[in-house]
Amino acid sequence: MVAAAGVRSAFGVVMAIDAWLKWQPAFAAHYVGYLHNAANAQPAWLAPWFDFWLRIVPPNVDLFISATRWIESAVAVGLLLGLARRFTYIVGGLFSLLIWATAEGFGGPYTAGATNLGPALVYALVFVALILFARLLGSTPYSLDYFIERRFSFWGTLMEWAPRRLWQRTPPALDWPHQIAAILAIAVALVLAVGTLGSAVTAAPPTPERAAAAVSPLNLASSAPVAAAKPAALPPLLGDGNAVAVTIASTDTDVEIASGVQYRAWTFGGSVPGPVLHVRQGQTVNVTFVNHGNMAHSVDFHAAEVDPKVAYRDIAPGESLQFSFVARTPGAFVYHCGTQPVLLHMANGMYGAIIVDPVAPLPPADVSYVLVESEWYTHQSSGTLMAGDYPKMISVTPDEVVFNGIAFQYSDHPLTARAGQRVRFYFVNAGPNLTSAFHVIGEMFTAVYHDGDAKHALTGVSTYPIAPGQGVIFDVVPEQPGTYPLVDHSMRNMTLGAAGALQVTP
Ligand SMILES: [Cu+2]
Repeated sequence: MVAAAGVRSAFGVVMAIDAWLKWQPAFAAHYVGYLHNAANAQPAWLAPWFDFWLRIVPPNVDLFISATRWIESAVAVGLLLGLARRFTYIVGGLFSLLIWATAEGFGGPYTAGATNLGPALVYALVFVALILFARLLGSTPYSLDYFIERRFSFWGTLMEWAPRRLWQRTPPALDWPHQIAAILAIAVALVLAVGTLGSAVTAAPPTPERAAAAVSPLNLASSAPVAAAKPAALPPLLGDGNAVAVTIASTDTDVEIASGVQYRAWTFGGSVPGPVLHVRQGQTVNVTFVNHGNMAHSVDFHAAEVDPKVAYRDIAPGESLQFSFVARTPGAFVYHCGTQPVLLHMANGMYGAIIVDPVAPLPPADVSYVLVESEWYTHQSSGTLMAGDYPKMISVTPDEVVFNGIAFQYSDHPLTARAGQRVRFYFVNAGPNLTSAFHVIGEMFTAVYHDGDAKHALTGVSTYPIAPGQGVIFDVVPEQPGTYPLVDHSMRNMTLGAAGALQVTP
């Protein structure tokens, strides 16, 4: 009887922590994403069941979030106090089954993969065990029910599982040694429960093979807009003289790739893409590359003409490298890590843009932006933290295609210009795999400088391809105020995040 009460209250602690997590804003922000991800991970024959929930939940999402929070909280209180046990166990068991069947199933967002049973099913089984205990043991003095039904016997009729003769008899009073043993049993059960939960929370991330393949960062993304978009404006020149110096450090950093979703990236300068470097044609660029990462990295500048075996060689963690090049050729160029496998190093975030202004200047622009397009290939590491997925990189099945690292950030926070201004886009496609088809909906490119030379400009172009590793400069002069979407006109890439907007005011 004491052990049964101990299991019940320990499970109550687990439920209370679970309920507390449900009250966090992040849970509400990702609620619909969890359902989508769970639905994606199921076998086909379960599709109608998951489609049913996807139809009714999103339009009533606030109701479902509130219900989840209040039901879990009520069940936690019922378990901890031993209050209304019949009601608590039935509601808790059915609720756990429903959660299992809609958000977890065979590898939903909370589970490590198809080989993981899903904790809610285990919860449901614990409720069944508690019902069996209650049925066999009757009333327990370690519950609030016990004291209520001594006073009001109808409460026992409602809330007890055992026959009346079992719960109405007075349990034998415990002597001191038994009371101490009972307190110890409950304490051990509590410690076990908290320890189990703690180890689950801090468990090592699952290996890529075991991770739920279908969990998508776009589904996981918060329903709220991206908190802050990365500045896209072309930064000033690194310097005015004949030579400029730049230091780039590689770091392992978690970066945001969609609203509220992070990625375990390898970066230049702690962000993806790395910092925009802006120099003038003819300047000597003195590069210091420092490797603060956990493996060998390197840096390859498409704006340079140097011996790659020397300048682009691998640098061990903690070491650094210096080399110089003269930026002879104007244009928009990528720089990237060239360490094997290059696909993995680039797809993990090791790229940026270097802009080389021509000596014979382009027509002056009123506003200049730098857009770096790239792909993210992910699997879920834990919660809303994603990590790289090499099989997806090889098979070119990106989860996101993005401008400046974060899906849809410039849809949430549009770039701006005024009507009649010449707006310049320095567009670099870091890839690593896909060609972009840059287009401004509602506009025509006044000029496309495919090599940074004004003499070679194309005019009147609606859409223009930029291959992986290529950079192209675009001018657009919107005459009418309005919101002009900026897209990769590959509809798949646009759907996966390569979309933004240019807000033109009078
Ligand atoms: Cu690298």
